Amino acid sequence: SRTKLSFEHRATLAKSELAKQLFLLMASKKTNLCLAADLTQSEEILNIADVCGPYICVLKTHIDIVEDFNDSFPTKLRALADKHNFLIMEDRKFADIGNTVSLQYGKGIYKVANWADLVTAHALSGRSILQGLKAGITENALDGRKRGVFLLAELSNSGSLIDAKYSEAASKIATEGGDIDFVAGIVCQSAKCFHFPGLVQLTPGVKIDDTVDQLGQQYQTPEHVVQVRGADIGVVGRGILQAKSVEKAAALYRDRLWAAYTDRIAK
Ligand code: 5IU
Repeated sequence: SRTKLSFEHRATLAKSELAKQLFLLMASKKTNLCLAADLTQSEEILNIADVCGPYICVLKTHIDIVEDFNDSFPTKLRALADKHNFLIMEDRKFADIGNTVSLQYGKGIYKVANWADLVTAHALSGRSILQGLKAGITENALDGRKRGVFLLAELSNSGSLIDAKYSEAASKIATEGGDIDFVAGIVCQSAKCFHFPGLVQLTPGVKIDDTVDQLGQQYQTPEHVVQVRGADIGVVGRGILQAKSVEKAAALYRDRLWAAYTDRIAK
């Protein structure tokens, strides 16, 4: 199964340039930690990106919670991504018709296509979500880099309406058809969500010392998400953001997620 293969091996099987880049980045930097930088001040995000940068493969943003956004913010964030060698994922969860998502991705205040290596999208509208996002990438947005999408096949919160049939249909969009070169991975909670080893499984809901929050989030340990749930990358937000030392917490989550991965492929 895909979970037994090394990231180096899976890089050779990837159909998406971003999946390949991400597998190789994880293997060389020895980290499968994604930091969810859910902070509302741009300086706070830049600070945490600089402090935690050495420990992460992906920094995940929610750009629409930033209260003091201006165009210099993504430029500074990109500089930190280059300095520390991580990718930037905007967790926008696009979900509209193709024409609208192409505008939401490329235009507006945030111009996400200009700076995010990766974005997330719901599979609800079907394949046209991929075509719409592709259409949102203008020549000037690219500056030589490729882009990729993570499709949502499952959510981590309790009471989600996504069922097994929906998950399967979402994975199918990621593995069959003309736009699969644009799909870098799948956001889900279980190894059976998809089989193709060239896609990256990103799994949120990781925290060492809590099992739930007050608003429906459900947490698992780093070992559980990697070894039982099939996660390639574990997403950690408050487990790091609310720690006394964010740097020590990032190092701890990195160490435990990475050890869980090396154990997984060794067994
Ligand atoms: N996130 C989830 N669950 C999901 C998806 C995304 O928690 O199923 I898709 C996001 C939301 C938040 C981060 O940005 O991952 C988790 O943050 P905490 O570790 O603070 O719960």
